[in-house]
Amino acid sequence: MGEVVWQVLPLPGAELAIIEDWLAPTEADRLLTDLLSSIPWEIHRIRMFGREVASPRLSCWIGDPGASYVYSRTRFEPHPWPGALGALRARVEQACGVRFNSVLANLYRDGSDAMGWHSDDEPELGARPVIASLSLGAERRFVFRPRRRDEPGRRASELRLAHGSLLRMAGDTQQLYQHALPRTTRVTMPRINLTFRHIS
Ligand SMILES: O=C(O)CCC(=O)C(=O)O
Repeated sequence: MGEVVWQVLPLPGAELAIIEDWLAPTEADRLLTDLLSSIPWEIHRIRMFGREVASPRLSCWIGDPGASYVYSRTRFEPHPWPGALGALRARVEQACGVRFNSVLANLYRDGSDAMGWHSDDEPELGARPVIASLSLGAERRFVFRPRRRDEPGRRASELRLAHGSLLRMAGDTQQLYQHALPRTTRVTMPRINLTFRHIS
């Protein structure tokens, strides 16, 4: 495998970089098809405005034994790594230069599935987590905004995440910013996102 070249993305105080064509289109196509059927997709319950509701997407928490994750007051025990993700994890680790023991897989069935504003700041991720996010399927509009409501000129910045792209979020990104995946009427096909993490 050749040397990976990260493109650094400008977002003040954050550490964000991307490799747009990290997977070749045919490999990304194969992975999307494989994961749609090999991951045991579930509806996760999340807390919103004090109420428990079904998350508007399907998800699966996958990881090494013991890598459990508490999210929205629910503890998720890891599902075992499906075949297609074992080898991929090693490649993502090599590209990012860190070890990952878990991945949150998300399936956005069409453009009406979405994810609201949040930061990946659960204590078990550590204060300055490195999170690698692989996108599969139609381009995904991914938005960031400062967490501080009183940030002067607070506004959202957006990224377009292509099929097969790998985004690396690190440093203070989670402490300073929230991110979201808005709904869109333009997408009718399923899209998958894999966020590789290290839980301690
Ligand atoms: O689909 C995405 O890229 C968002 C994933 C995410 O932020 C999460 O699941 O915590």
